[in-house]
Amino acid sequence: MNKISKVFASLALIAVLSAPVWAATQTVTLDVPGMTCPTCPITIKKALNKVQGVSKVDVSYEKKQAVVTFDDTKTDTKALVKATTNAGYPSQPEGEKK
Ligand SMILES: [Cu+2]
Repeated sequence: MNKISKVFASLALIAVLSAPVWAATQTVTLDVPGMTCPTCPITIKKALNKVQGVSKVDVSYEKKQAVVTFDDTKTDTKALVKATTNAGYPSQPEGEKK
């Protein structure tokens, strides 16, 4: 291997090794059974958007679900559940037993 290809090889290796650090966006669906009217999603969305690391929130009243996109180096599902619970809407990750 010549000098230039060695440099490229090490750059490629750095890119591979550092990828998980910045590619840490996760999406979780939370079941929020406590929604009782069409304005509930607004409250839930506000509460979730306040959580640091959250980049996108979609709350569906029809489905009684919140779909949250977040940076998993800054927050986690537990913190999201806590945020909706503190706002008056206990939630749980989709499909999980109570
Ligand atoms: Cu409501």
